Amino acid sequence: NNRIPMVAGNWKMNGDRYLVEQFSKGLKTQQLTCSVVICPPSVYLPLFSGHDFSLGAQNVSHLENGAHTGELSVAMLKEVGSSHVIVGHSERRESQQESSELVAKKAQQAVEHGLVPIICVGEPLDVREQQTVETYIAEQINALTDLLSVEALAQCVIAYEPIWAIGTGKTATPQQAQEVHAFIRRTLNEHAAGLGDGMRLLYGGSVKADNAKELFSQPDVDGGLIGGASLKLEDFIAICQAAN
Ligand code: G2H
Repeated sequence: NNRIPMVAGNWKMNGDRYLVEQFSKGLKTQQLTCSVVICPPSVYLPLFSGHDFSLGAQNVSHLENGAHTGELSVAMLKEVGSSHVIVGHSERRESQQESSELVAKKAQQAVEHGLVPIICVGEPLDVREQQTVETYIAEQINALTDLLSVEALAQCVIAYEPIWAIGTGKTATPQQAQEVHAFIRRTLNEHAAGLGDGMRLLYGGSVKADNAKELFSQPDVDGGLIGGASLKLEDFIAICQAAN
């Protein structure tokens, strides 16, 4: 396959001008074979300079422009240097009541206007305990396949982030991650032959320097979406190296 591994850092509502400078100067990715994307708070996007990695935003409007106070469009994010955008992170699905349909619209808007969406899916703890993970994830994936064309889907990255593993220090085991990644790939392949085989699927949820290698070496895990550990340059570099 041609799935180049990807490591994306999701700074969430963290970081400052100093961290931007530290990463711009210190994160040199020439020796890495994986794609590296840093997703800071959007106001910091134009402050990066001299960096050799890609930039992404953490959210985007599903609309093109207009009277939508506080929202940012795909065109605006592109203008300040981003090539990627995270959509549907569970923290937004939860706190901003983003539905799977809205997340699909955001992904659609991103692809249509030239940003690569990193689309997050993942189940809460009670779903894991009731062993209905596949039904839950299928609903999130189906919202995407219902709206986006196969060509548009092929340009998306999907991040599987079990909610119970986010920022909790509880990582999914490599086997748990692999099972869900294989399920997502199968679901996409059933939608259109070969679609899932070509798409990059990232794992997210308490990925650290010391567990990254084992997670990334699973056959259907093509890298990671990193939260807490993306705020420390050394840790983040170590995680990128684990994806090589
Ligand atoms: C999951 C992840 C990054 P963390 O939200 O999106 O964060 O690595 O802190 O669990």
